[in-house]
Amino acid sequence: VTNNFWNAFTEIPKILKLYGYWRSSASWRVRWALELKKRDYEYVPINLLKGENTSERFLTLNPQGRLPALEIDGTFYLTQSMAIVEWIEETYRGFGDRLLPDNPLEKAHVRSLCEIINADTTPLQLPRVQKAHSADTEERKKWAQLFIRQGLQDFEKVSEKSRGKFSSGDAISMADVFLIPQLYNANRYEISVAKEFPALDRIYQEALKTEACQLSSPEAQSDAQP
Ligand SMILES: N[C@@H](CCC(=O)N[C@@H](CS)C(=O)NCC(=O)O)C(=O)O
Repeated sequence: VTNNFWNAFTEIPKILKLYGYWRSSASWRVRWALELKKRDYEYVPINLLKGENTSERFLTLNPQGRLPALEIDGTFYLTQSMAIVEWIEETYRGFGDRLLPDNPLEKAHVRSLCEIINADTTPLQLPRVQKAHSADTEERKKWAQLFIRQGLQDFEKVSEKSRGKFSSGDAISMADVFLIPQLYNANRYEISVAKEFPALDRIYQEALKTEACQLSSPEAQSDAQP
């Protein structure tokens, strides 16, 4: 790959296609970022329960076999939600809401909060990890609960001084885009976010009032199941 390769992608992209799954929290992050920037995009559901992410066709788009993947003008595929969300922020800087603050220190703090979710929480509670841990469904649930609780406790402590209406002050940021889908997952795993993490739940309730959060939420997707 030469510099020329990357230089072919300097134009603002015209067509965005997002491969995702309604309940994939990493997919929600990207849907939300696109909504915050008021971008039109085509949503292509990939059914994780049916293993469509490991189909030969999908593996040519994302050899990792994971969601989300963002197709850019039919030629380039970006993977990893954190990289995708940052690319969206940089590419559509003048559009919609800012996802990262200008101040370098605050920006680093927002990224730290993202990583608590992205690196230290979500991967540990994925079904593939639960399955490797145990064949017993109760054991799997306990495992997921353990790491979700640890991650949310860490997030709560690390965001203590920065929290306003949202995780870092009163403006929505990437930290919230990572936090809320994990809170949604926590509730699914029968951790009462309202009771155990009231400070984070306040951010959740605040986010739910916003259109971008609603439009990107799992239940609002075309592949949502009742
Ligand atoms: N770090 C990746 C994680 C992606 C990921 O693991 N996605 C899950 C759904 S939330 C997935 O595709 N799981 C399928 C599998 O584990 O096989 C990201 O943030 O994009």
